Amino acid sequence: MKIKNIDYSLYLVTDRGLACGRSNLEVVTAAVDGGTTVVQLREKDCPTLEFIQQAQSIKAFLRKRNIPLIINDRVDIAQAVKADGVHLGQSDMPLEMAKGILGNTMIIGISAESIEDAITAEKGGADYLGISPIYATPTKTNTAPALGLEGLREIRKAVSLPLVGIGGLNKDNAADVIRNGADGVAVVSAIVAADDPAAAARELKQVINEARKA
Ligand code: TZP
Ligand code: MG
Repeated sequence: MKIKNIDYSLYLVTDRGLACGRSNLEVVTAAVDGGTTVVQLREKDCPTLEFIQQAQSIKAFLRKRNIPLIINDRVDIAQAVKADGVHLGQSDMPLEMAKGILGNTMIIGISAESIEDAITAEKGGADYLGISPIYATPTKTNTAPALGLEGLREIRKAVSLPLVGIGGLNKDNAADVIRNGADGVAVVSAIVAADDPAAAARELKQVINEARKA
């Protein structure tokens, strides 16, 4: 069944290329130790079997801790491993088709690169939105233009779904993203590439929690 009341506050997106030789499971373990609340497994160039095996081992770890596992892009893998959700970009499977396959069994997150994307995804029944990118980032260069905090605020006014900002976010700007309407902060490099991913996650989580309280 689809899980409810997800805490999106610190959302980790994996990237093995930035992980300094650590496995995704090692990074996820450390990140969860530091307070990460959602994990998205994102593999851009990985054989399907390996993607499935990674998803299974990470899912086994996260399940015990009640932390949702979201699979990037691959609806088939999300379904096969019984992940908690799938995350779809604007060039991935359309939301309506994904809903046709998954029904209401799983969370569907959509990347919104504009107000129009956000409104369309909300109308189409998305569960949350990744607002992308807030800032330009070397981690993903084929993005739409940066939305900045102003773009985030505009989207916040236009939709009521949970919003997670992504792109160039770190401990120094995470609080701004929360103050400007996001429910959570999604990061790749700020945790994955850190010398100490657990400490990096802990620091981010503290900043986010304080901004959420304010
Ligand atoms: N989607 C939009 S920006 C981005 C993704 C996956 C990468 C964010 O990486 P970082 O290192 O947190 O800037
Ligand atoms: Mg995608």
